[in-house]
Amino acid sequence: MSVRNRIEIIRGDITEVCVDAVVNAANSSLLGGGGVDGAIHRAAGGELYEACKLLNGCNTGEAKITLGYKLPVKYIIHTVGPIWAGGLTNEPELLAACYQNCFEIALKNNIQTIAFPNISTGIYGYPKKEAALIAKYEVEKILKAYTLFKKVIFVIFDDENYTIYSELFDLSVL
Ligand code: AR6
Repeated sequence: MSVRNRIEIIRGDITEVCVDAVVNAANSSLLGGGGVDGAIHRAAGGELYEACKLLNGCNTGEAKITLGYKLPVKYIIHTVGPIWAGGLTNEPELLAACYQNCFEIALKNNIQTIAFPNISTGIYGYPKKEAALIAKYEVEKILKAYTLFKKVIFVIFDDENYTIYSELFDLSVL
C-alpha cells in the first residue's frame, strides 16, 4: 500500500482510538498534566500513573513506553515535545525527534498501528502549521522506510489543526 494510504486523519479524542499504540504529548515528569496528557491519564487510570512513576521522567524529544491499561490500546508511547520559544532553541529538531523516537520504540515493540496527537501545538505553543509540516515529513519518511507500519492516524482535536491537516493531506480528493 502507498504511503498516503497508510496515513489517516481523524477528528476526535485519542483516548477512544483503537490501535496498537497511542502517543501521549507528555511533560518531562511523565506524571500527567493538562490537554491530551490529562485525558490519557484520566482514561487509562491510576495504574498508568504508577507505571509512569517508575520511568524516571523523559527528556524533551525522547520517548518512553507503558502499557495502555484502561485505554483500548496495547501501549502508550509518551513523548515530550518542545516548548515553543520562538524557534531558536532547536524546537524543530526536537519535535522531529519526538516522532523519530516514537517510531523507534514502535519498531522494537512490533507496533504496526499508531495514533498521534498534534504534539506541542497546545499548551506548549508550537505554531500549528510548522508542527504539522514536521509531523508529515517524519511520518512519510518512516512509512517509506518501514512496511511494518500499517497505519498512522493523526487524531485531531481542534479546528485549526483540522483545517491545516485537511489542506496538507488534501482530504478533499479522498
Ligand atoms: N485527544 C486528542 N488530542 C487532544 C486531546 C485529546 N483528548 N486533548 C487535547 N488534544 P496539549 P502540548 C490536542 O496541550 O502542547 C500537558 O499539560 C490539542 O488540541 O495536550 O504538547 C502536558 O503535561 C493539541 O492540538 O500538549 C505538558 O505539560 C494537542 O493535543 C503539556 O501539556 C497537544 O496539546 C504539553 O503540551
